[in-house]
Amino acid sequence: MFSHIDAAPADPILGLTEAFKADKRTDKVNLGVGIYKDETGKTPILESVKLAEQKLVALEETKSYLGIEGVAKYNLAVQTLLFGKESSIISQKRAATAQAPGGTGALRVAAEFLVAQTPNKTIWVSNPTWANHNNIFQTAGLTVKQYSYYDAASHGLDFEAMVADLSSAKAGDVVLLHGCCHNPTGIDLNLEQWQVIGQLCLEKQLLPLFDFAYQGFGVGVEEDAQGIRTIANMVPELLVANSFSKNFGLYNERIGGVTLVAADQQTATKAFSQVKKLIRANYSNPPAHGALVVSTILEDEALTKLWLSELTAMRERIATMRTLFVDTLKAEGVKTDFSFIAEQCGMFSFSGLNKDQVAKLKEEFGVYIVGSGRISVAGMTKENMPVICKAIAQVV
Ligand code: PLP
Ligand code: TYF
Repeated sequence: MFSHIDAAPADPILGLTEAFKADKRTDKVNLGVGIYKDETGKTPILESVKLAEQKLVALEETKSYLGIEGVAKYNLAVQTLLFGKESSIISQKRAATAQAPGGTGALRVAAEFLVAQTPNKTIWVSNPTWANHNNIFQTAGLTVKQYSYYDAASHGLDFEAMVADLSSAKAGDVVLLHGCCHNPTGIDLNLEQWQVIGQLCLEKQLLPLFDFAYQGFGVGVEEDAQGIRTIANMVPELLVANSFSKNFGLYNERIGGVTLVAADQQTATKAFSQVKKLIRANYSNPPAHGALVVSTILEDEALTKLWLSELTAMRERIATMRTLFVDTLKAEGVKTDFSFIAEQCGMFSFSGLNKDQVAKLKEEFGVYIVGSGRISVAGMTKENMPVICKAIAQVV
């Protein structure tokens, strides 16, 4: 039965971590995968998470199954983070959220919902986008089309081309938008551009699906929701797949959510029953721990304050590394202008380094970055910075 099966290609990002682990060099640096590291190179458990876990151990009374949609107070907390405390979407009960196993699980649930319930079964993703988007959407049975996004010449957004491409989408097509901290480019839309995309979705009847994996890593928790909130206030329907892997450091707890917004409560409830049906067929109900940690933090004022300060510290450390990276490259005599890196947002820097340069970095210097030239700034420290910049100086 199995002998005819071909080996699957390694995941472009996770495969890199495997190669990194096998590398025997001691001065190797992994800037591939998007995982936050502190200045000592560790991915710590947040103190707010530790405190919430202690509280849970003391107070948790049962390990009985959750409902299909998970922890109710968690789902409400998700909506509050997405749309804001005062949002009429929440008070009018136009949104329904299901806790999901990470942002990936949320995207997969959303994709299956779109396959089952929308006529076109077509989704538009940015060029480039997170490699797993294609994987998730195609596996679920959606047709994936690309819209222009990145302009290599200016290291910026080609907004005109983005709008032109999305103008050719058919009514009922889905548009995947990165809520903030676009992966891999680090380039986000500004407020006016979000408004243009919202208007386009409204006029052309396109359904926005937001991938929101980095809330708080751009400017701040509220500020980073600007795109989602702007568009949610313009269109009758949308979907959001959010992740708390990065902003709560809960990577291996697999905690995120899929949120459906409809024109009114009745429509939301009916549509959401289909989301629940397919969750039942996938994993029946989600694991509790991550959701209880997040909701324990968000329902406690002091823990929320602590979490926000820890998130700010992560964001600010990355920003410091971004500037240090640009400065160190200059100090190493690199003539290429890398100042655009300081303008990018979130965990990643889209360096413009080509495939050959990326391969050389890995083979000759043990510096691992993704083939697209994406560098995880979140993996940089004062200590590894010289190694990284010396290596880049050698390959450019
Ligand atoms: N979407 C994007 C753009 C991401 O970069 C990630 C994680 O790196 C995710 C979604 C989902 O992450 P997870 O499934 O670990 O929550
Ligand atoms: O670095 C990235 O873009 C992600 C990180 O289950 C990641 O691919 C790793 C594991 C995972 C989800 C995301």
